[in-house]
Amino acid sequence: FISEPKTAAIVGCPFSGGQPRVGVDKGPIHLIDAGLVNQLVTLGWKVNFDGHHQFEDIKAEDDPPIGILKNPRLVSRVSESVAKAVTGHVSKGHLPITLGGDHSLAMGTISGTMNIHPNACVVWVDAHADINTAESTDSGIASIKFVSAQCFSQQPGCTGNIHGMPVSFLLGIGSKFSEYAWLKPLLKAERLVYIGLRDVDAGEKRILRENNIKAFSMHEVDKYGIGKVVEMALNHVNPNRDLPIHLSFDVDALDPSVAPSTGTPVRGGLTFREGHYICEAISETGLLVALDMMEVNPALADDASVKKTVAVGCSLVRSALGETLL
Ligand code: NNH
Ligand code: MN
Ligand code: MN
Ligand code: MN
Repeated sequence: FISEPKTAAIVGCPFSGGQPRVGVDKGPIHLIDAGLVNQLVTLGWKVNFDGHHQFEDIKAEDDPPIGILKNPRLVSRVSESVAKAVTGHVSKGHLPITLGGDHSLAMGTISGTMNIHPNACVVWVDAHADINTAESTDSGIASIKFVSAQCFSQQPGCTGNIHGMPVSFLLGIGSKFSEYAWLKPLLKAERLVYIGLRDVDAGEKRILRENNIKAFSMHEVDKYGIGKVVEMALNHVNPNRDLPIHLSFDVDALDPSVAPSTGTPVRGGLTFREGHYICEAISETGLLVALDMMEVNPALADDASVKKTVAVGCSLVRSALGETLL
């Protein structure tokens, strides 16, 4: 008996408009050039990839800020088109693997998944909570005059870079923008869990608390170990292990020694094994329906660091798609 191979669909998204650093749009190109498609074929997957996702360009002069939001129309339209692509793949029972590009794209990927699986849960692996709103933004900048000693983010508070905001848009919290009318608040706070946080803005901490959002920071990873943390995280969002899982992995969740080529590295991150363990454990559930691998920026750091970061991005994807150590 030979089972049909499962199909993965690569959605390469060379997009950087959700943040200010050039180069993150080259992330998906490097991941593909490193041989990701063949690596997944070797694992037994059928892989659909017919070139990177194309989106319209909106010139900066036609896309002035709306309030604090930078490149608001461009980010909206790109995410909307990514949502359509992801919905198309998921509806056919294919596993979309979205390669970023910056994490604002997750507005599209998670909407795309939830259009088909409204009961899906989201595991968001990141150094950051990406849950700023236009409001947390203002209060953040007005009230915080220091940067936490543990963090070395360039600026405290929300910067208006939309890659720091996708989760609030998905939850439907904070002010609404007519440009984002396509984005329905399909995600419920109890279906979201974070792993790896360590650089959370003050306004974001308040949002997490007020909305009772479960988060396992690096403190909990240190305290309980990654095995227990993943078990507790899944117990929270998926207690009966019967709901589809969308895994959104920001490569900056990893320690900068493991993934240096990313826009906002934060020390004290997940080890190489901890990152892979999360992907392996989610693969073992058999419930993964969509995967994001975000924020690989090959323009940052030296050649060896870029190679290392691209390689770890590929190997995290392989682990999520069932590569085992034995
Ligand atoms: N919290 C900051 C902001 O809103 C940084 C977000 N940066 C990220 N998120 N890389 O994953 O701008
Ligand atoms: Mn497909
Ligand atoms: Mn992120
Ligand atoms: Mn991040």
